Amino acid sequence: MNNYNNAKKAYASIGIDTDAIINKLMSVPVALHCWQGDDVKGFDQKTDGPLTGGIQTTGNYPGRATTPEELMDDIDLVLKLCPGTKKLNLHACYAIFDSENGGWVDRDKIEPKHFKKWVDFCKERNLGCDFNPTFFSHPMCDPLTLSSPNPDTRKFWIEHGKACIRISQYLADELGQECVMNIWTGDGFKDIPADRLGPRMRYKESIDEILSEPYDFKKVKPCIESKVFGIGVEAYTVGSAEFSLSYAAANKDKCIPLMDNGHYHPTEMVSDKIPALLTFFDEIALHITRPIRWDSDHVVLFDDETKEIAKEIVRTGALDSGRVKIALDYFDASINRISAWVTGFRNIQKALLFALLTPNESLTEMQDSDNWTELMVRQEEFKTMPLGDIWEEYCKRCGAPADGEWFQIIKNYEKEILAKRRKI
Ligand code: RNT
Ligand code: ZN
Repeated sequence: MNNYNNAKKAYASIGIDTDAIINKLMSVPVALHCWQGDDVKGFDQKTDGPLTGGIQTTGNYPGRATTPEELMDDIDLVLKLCPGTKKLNLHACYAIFDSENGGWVDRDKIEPKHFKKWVDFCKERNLGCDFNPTFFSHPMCDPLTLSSPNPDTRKFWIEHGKACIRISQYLADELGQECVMNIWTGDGFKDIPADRLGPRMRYKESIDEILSEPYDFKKVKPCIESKVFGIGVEAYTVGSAEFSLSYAAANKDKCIPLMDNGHYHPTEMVSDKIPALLTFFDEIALHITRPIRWDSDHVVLFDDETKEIAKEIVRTGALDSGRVKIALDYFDASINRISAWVTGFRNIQKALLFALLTPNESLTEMQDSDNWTELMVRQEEFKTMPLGDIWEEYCKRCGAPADGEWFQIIKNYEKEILAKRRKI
């Protein structure tokens, strides 16, 4: 408490009210992706094949969740160890089939009832829920999906997309919070194509058809996620940045753009793209991740770009207005999966707190009055202010453990639960 009081005074001297900031951050929803718990496998495929369709997990750390119950147990632990308001983020492949709901159906036939158990899970924990159609790791990827030249393939995946719109509407209605529904496909080619336009025209028409399914755009937010390239599809991506952004711009009454900060060339910064898009879009969505060279899905750290992204969310007023939908997207199978999950979630929270603890108005004044000397000096000084003490207090007020307290809990869980799981 003493540490907090001293830190509070230090921040008050630069015009920051730490209590108000703690309260604000506590109320901002951040979507926790379910797929870190089981290496993006889901439950809807009978064979335990590898991930296909432009994404891949690497690593073989023991303890992967292999059933809905195990995944829910793991998510519960993550929720307990992370401060802040969480939403769940589900993929369609996490549908739960049982004898009560009629058993297995393919992805073009999934219904809200296959997500009833997830709705119950969210209701019990007061969570909203985001959703994603799963356009990968399935025999109907030929290997393309929505952009395939084969009309049967396209039809199957369009039906899947429409089913997901209906499920997203159900999630929003049941849980009373908006549901962000992200459309991402890995459609693309390994080598130089002969026709770059055809797949994109087909992709556009397929998304048009999916979005022709009725939904309330105030509650269901379909997103179009772009990508620069994927593993095995290095030469050409159908849903490139220009394609996806243009689609969203041309269909503002139906969808919003989604930027994943692992989906750009290494020197491009998503932090800078946030205000660029907010100039033209009412709402945008983010997948926060950590790119390394060619890979996009490492655990989120408290690193410079995460901090810059958080600053842009805060400085643009998006934290108050909800104009930026914040979701996490990473999957590491080489380390304890729960630690990976918790590390990333706590780090985006920490980055948002750091951004909120910055006197952005006075810094903007320095910029506008061409006072770049003081702007640099002040920005450097803020870096060593007592963020850690405010963070500790924030965790405490959220009922979450402080740094230094949570890892042992996961180690115990690993010993008692994860180590005993069957390996498949
Ligand atoms: C893949 C995309 C996509 C997925 C998830 C699982 O490159 O980032 O968002 O990671 O849908
Ligand atoms: Zn993503």
